[in-house]
Amino acid sequence: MKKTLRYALLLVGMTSLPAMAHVGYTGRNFGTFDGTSATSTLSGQGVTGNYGWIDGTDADYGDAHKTASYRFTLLNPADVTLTFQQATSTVTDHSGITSTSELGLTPGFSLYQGLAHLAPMGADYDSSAMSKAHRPAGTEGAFRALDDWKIGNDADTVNGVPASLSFFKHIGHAYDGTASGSVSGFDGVADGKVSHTFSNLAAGDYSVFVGGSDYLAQEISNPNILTKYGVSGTLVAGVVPEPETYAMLLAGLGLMGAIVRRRESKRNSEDSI
Ligand SMILES: [Ca+2]
Ligand SMILES: [Ca+2]
Repeated sequence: MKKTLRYALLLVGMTSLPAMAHVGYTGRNFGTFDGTSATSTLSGQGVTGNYGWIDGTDADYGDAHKTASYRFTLLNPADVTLTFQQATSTVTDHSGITSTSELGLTPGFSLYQGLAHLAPMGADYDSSAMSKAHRPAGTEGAFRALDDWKIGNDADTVNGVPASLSFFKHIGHAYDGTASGSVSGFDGVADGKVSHTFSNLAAGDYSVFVGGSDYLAQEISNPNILTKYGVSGTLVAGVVPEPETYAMLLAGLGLMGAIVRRRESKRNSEDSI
């Protein structure tokens, strides 16, 4: 290989390196749902290391680029079930190198209202000046798994667009396996899969951040700290029952209650004879 070509490739790799840390949804958009029942599955995704989600549960936040960010849009209120599970898949890293990701992810995820900046706006990333200015000093990144959080982009000097923040409002979360410290939301069954249903979500744009839930996997002595773990995600959008359905259900329960009461009062009056 010619030296110049090698340097060119090296430069391509270097200049695209920060992209790894940028929040984006390429290949991870579940789609837009109109309030009727629908299912969407996205595979071929991966995360680096098995701790990206759980690392965002502690006091020094987490690094967003150790998670995979997904999105979806609801046009009407809907019940939404999200499921993420370990998988093998072909993943492409920041240098364009493809490899097969491995099994072994114990997935955790959080659901938020809000979206990161989308092209043509500059992408958000943990180490932007805007991001750093809006979180405590000494934090590992902007990502928070159990709370609201914000992350910002750079100014677009060519088009004169100033840097700004994206806001994520925490809706809920869940993770695979047993309790990690005092972190709520574990499913109790370590099977590489976690699922949670969110009832009656309002219309709007949502983001989901997915990563590993093994807190100790971030130890520098872990030989798999840079292992790419595959993840497959499924969204099932369900119909929220209409108020009339609830009314009928309640009326039905009321009727049953009346029958039970009548039987009991009859029995009581018989007993008293
Ligand atoms: Ca952390
Ligand atoms: Ca599980």
